[in-house]
Amino acid sequence: MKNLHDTIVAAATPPGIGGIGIVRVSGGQTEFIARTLLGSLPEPRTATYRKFRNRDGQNLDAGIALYFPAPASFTGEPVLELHGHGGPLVISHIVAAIVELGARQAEPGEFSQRAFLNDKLDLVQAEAIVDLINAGTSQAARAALRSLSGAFSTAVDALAEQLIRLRLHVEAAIDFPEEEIDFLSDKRLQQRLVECADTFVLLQEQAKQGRVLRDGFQVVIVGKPNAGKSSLLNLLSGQDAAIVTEIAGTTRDILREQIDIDGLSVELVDTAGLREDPDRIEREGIRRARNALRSADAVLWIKDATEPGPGKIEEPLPDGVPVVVVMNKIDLCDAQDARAEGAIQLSAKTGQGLGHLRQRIRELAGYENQGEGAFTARKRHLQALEKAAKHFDTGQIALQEARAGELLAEELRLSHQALGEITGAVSSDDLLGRIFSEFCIGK
Ligand SMILES: Nc1nc2c(ncn2[C@@H]2O[C@H](COP(=O)(O)OP(=O)(O)OP(=O)(O)O)[C@@H](O)[C@H]2O)c(=O)[nH]1
Ligand SMILES: [Mg+2]
Repeated sequence: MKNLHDTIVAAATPPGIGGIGIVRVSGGQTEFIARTLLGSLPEPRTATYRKFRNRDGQNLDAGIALYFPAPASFTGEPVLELHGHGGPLVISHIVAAIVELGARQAEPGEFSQRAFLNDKLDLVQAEAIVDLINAGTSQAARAALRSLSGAFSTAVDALAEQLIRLRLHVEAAIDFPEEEIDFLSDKRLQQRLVECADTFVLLQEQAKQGRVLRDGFQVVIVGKPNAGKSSLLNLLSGQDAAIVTEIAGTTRDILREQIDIDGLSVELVDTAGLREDPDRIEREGIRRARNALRSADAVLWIKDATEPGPGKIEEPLPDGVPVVVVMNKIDLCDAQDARAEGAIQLSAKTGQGLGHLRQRIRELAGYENQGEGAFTARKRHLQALEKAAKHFDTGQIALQEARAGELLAEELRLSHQALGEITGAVSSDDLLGRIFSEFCIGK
């Protein structure tokens, strides 16, 4: 178990060569370390040019020192930042000198964890730091920044506040049993329940979007051999990524391409054509294709429109995954022939229908370019929200069907508790450990 009272040190800039390398120190011994290393304590929050010397007075580097006394710092503890020259050796010498003075190397995410423990950030905000650093599209970066500035946390807190008011109402009703029936059929209570249910729906939608912004959306392309799956991958990605030939059974392996549809990060997965009598290599390809279907957020079923028959899906697909039928090669046939209920007509050769397909993928992802409104969310948040919503629903049913005030109160308490897991108002050490371990060192 790492000690939360240790003074920690780490390079805050990535390993490698750069113009500037930053070393960050946080904890109770920071002031002593700063005095020793810099000769004296720099003025708080003022960029100060200093020589950096180790315990023996040996010169290591010279640069800018910044000192942040507690609690006005990122971690809430005294923090020292040293901006030196960005070479791996220089940085490692500075870190080693600080360790000699009593600090220890920080573990991944330890600075952010301290910020959380000292109430500088809630969990959603701490996670947003990682999301901002890892953002792959500018939309995702903006959304992470909004989570970091508290947009998601505020929405969760507002919902929690609604639950608290409901709980007060219901618990008061239980405490006055002779009036309980009246209390529970009270119009105000009904209205609060409806409002709360609406907020749950809205927040779950926003969080789902936020998840897609953060994690991207995976679209798996499947169909019979030669339908034009690889051609479609090439068209959507704007690259000659996959081999295309007129021979059925060209693609045998899984091919993945990352594309950006109006800020939505999409992973396209091209697969081997599905057919009954494959050779040995193809059989393995088909097995992999079916495997890929399991993790799909959406499926494109590609059908060669020049072949007879409607675009029927001839493959069992996982439950609940949306599917779009794409009638391909419409450049070769009459538009009439290629018409199928709900299908998209496309030519992977000429690009006709591409705009429609891109639009449909956006719709499947539930992605609307929300611009300023969007924030990032994670699977963990969605799960906690779902759990909270479920308890809320169970409680509502208990009230409606059995007028069971006690049960409603208990379910509201559980719902409130599940919400608390999102921002970290309720959290276990295990959960915290898991969350912060995916941070990089120095963050
Ligand atoms: N005219 C026309 N030809 C197309 C179109 N899309 C694909 N093709 C041709 O159809 C053939 C098969 O295309 P692929 O993209 O390799 O098909 P696939 O579904 O990946 O095939 P497998 O990998 O074998 O399963 C190639 O000769 C393509 O040039 C289209 O929209 N119009
Ligand atoms: Mg192919």
